[in-house]
Amino acid sequence: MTPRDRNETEAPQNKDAPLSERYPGLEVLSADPENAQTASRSHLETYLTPRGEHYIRNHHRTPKIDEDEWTVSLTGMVTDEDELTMDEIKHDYSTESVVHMMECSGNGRAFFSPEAEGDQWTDGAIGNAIWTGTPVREILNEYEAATGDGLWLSVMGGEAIDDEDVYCRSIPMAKILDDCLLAYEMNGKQLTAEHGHPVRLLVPGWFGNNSVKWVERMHVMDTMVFGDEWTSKNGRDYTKYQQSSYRILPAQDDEPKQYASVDIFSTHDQMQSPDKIRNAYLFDQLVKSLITSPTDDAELTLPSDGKLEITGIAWAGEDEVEHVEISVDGGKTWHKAEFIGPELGRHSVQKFRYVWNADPGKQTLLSRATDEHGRSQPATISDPEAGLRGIDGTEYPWNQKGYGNNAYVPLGVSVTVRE
Ligand SMILES: Nc1nc2c(c(=O)[nH]1)N[C@H]1C(S)=C(S)[C@@H](COP(=O)(O)O)O[C@H]1N2
Ligand SMILES: [Mo]
Repeated sequence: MTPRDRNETEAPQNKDAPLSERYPGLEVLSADPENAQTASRSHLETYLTPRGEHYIRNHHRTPKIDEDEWTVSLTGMVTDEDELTMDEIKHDYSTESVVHMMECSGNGRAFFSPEAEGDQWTDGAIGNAIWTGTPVREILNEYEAATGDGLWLSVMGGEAIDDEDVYCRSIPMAKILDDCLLAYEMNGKQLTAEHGHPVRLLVPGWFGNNSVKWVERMHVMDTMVFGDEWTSKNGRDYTKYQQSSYRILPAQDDEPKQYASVDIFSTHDQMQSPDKIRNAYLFDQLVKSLITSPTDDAELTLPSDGKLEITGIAWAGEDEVEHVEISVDGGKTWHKAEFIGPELGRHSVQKFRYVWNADPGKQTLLSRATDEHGRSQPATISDPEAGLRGIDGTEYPWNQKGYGNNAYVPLGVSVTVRE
């Protein structure tokens, strides 16, 4: 038996216990379907988020899947359509690992005013894990699939029952060939049922909605899922989670404009090009950071040297985090933080640290990350009346579903002097 076949799980043992018991490190937002975020930002202090503390985001219920019976079919622009068993996926191809900071595009929705529709995630719909699996590129090569520029791989989840819409995401071929995995392990252990067992797509650096769980089919095509053929296939809509959900929709739009194909893949660039793409798709993650210590409402006692340490994490999707600044006065002045810790690759969080010469009293801390293109986190969410489609100076566009919020969030702490 190889390490890839191990069967242990850490937190969730009893599959029939309620979600809150199986994942004690999560705050449950809805139990059916299962949606839960990391209970405290202090859980994110560790470089790697344990499987039991990584947020869970489901549109339908977690399926019960027997790995030995499961197959992934490969269809569309390939020489021979086929079905792969899990044994083939695990053993007939190379094994690769990537550290990926996954963020749900609904993370930070709770900070929208007026409120945006959906579960009110604050800042716990993120997790940094090692994902291990088979490079999708190798499977496509083996089956002599078409892999030219402008093609898409539409990846479908197998959990929908009855007339539920199929969870399907179309990923640009260039990204698939570059670094996407069919992942079957998280932090060196088998995926838990909720995180996609037996196999999920893993799209490094991209918003979590792209990493399709319980993969049942991969279809090579020359458009995204789009149009009549895919809106009513076998009585089900395959386009919903690509074309309707996960789009930046200002208050003024009735529905997102759908495209057969796009050639801008950076979410930020889409948002800034509304004449080309009217409603950005949520693809790669935007630059963002989070202070993980101290935590909200902390009461800190000043040591004799007056110095307190602030630590946190920053990430920037496909880009590098260039620097992180800290403010201890609610944003009036900013100071550069230093990066610490091991280099875990460009899709991992970067951990930062700032030593604060603190004054007693109530203080407001902020962190603000900037990526390699000089894009910094905005300060606020815009007024819906403004009708923004992209980031405008320091304002993040209010949007109907509350996606992509990367504005920085004040953290209140109080500092006292030791008696
Ligand atoms: N099949 C399927 N895949 C899915 C989803 C889903 O509902 N069904 N949710 C997506 C969303 S929106 C996110 S953020 C991530 C969450 O992955 P996690 O639950 O392992 O954290 O899975 C994605 N993959
Ligand atoms: Mo998500």
